[in-house]
Amino acid sequence: MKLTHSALAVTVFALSFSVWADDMPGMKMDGTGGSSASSAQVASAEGTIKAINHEKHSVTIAHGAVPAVQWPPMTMAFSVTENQINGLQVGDKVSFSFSQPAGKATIVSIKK
Ligand SMILES: [Cu+2]
Repeated sequence: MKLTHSALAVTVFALSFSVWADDMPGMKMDGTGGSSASSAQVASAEGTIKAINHEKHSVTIAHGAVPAVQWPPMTMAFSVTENQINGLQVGDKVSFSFSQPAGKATIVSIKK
């Protein structure tokens, strides 16, 4: 009886280990996919403020190329806090840095 139990335990262990081992390569590939690494990356750029939306907490900036994230020059909206846009207005030339948590471009710092 004792022997049967340990034999069963070994079989269960071996089975679960092989399932775990099979899953590992897939998990590893997801981990090195790069999208999570680049979303945490902070990139710097310069541009001109085209619009400020206080309700949506967004600022639209016509920015130059951003080699760090392989962006061409473009006009786009960034998430921003009320504090960060305080004192800024449409037409201001700004230097700013941003990251992309969850794929959403978010201002880290911004100044004239
Ligand atoms: Cu852009």
